[in-house]
Amino acid sequence: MGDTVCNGTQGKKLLLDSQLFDAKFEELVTELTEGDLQDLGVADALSRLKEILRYNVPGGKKNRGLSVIASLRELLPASQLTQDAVQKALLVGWCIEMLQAFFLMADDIMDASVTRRGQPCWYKRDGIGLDAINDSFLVESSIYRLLLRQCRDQPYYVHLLELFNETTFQTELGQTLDLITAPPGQIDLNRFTMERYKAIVKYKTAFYSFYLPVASAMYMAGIDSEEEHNNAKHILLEMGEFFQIQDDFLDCYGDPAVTGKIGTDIQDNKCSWLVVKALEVMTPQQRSVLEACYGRKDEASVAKVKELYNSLQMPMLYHTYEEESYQRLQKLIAQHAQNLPHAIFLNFAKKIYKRNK
Ligand code: GPP
Ligand code: MG
Ligand code: MG
Ligand code: MG
Repeated sequence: MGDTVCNGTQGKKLLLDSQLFDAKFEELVTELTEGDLQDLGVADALSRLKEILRYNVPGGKKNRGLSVIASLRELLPASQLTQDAVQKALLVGWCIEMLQAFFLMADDIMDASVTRRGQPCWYKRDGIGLDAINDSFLVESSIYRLLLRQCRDQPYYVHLLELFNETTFQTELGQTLDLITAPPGQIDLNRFTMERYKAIVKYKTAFYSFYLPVASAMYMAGIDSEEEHNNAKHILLEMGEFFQIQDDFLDCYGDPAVTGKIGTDIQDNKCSWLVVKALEVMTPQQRSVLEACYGRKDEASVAKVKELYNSLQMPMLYHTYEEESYQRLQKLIAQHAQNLPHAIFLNFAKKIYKRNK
């Protein structure tokens, strides 16, 4: 996808999109924190914002952010992709990474997580605690300040505003479902159905992680037909569901040194793919073990749930599912991509299948 050398002109050093993207970040931090705010009274708050942005925004895989420029390269002929359009795609990519940072800073508080991207969660740092809630709000507002300053004259500006707002709402609905399906201390395995699971992950993950970046690029390329957007959404939501199933699998089976985060789904009583799938195949005796141990914080209970998952061969069930999902996705792309370049979807798929972080 975008990681090809195609942005340079003769005699100039060629840079990868990932390098361009990284270089753009500090420029945006400067714009947000040293820009037009004349009131010296808020200088301390702006220097806190700088620290928040640097700690929470750039440390991830950046697949979401980079896929805006990658998708735009597939949608527009090189002749129409001006330097300015590239810079705007990098900016919108960072806006998506900022939306993600805003969600994760808050999600880590709600999930009582300890590490994120290989470092302590922001709220866990000395002296931060629940002030991290306001810090997450600052990151969210920063998105709209950047869009206003750099895209307000563009024909796609209002489309982006509506898209970001709708996507935020969808993600918050998903987070709501995630939380109310996992009330602390109230174990009710009957809540964990595949139907509920699919609704949670579509809303909490798939819209913002998959549809948002591609839809942003489509609007930037002047594609605003509802039919085209629905075609893309169909494929991307399927990819998003698979992505969250991987996230759930890695919560238990991933290596924290690689994923950068320590799993909490069992302790948090989460409606994870693992528990939903395990419930489909377990015996009544195994169900009573799960009933006694799921959603508890003590090490012994967590270890018992993990043993149960192992005896049900969850890794094997997961790998079978992964293969089936990949095949289904290839078919969906063939059927639904229609006028859209298949490479947008295939490149995204290549980045997520068989991932371990
Ligand atoms: C991922 O769930 C979902 C989100 C990060 C969306 C949060 C939405 C908010 C409105 C706060 P997760 O808890 O499984 O992610 P992780 O495993 O990375 O903590
Ligand atoms: Mg969560
Ligand atoms: Mg979480
Ligand atoms: Mg998770």
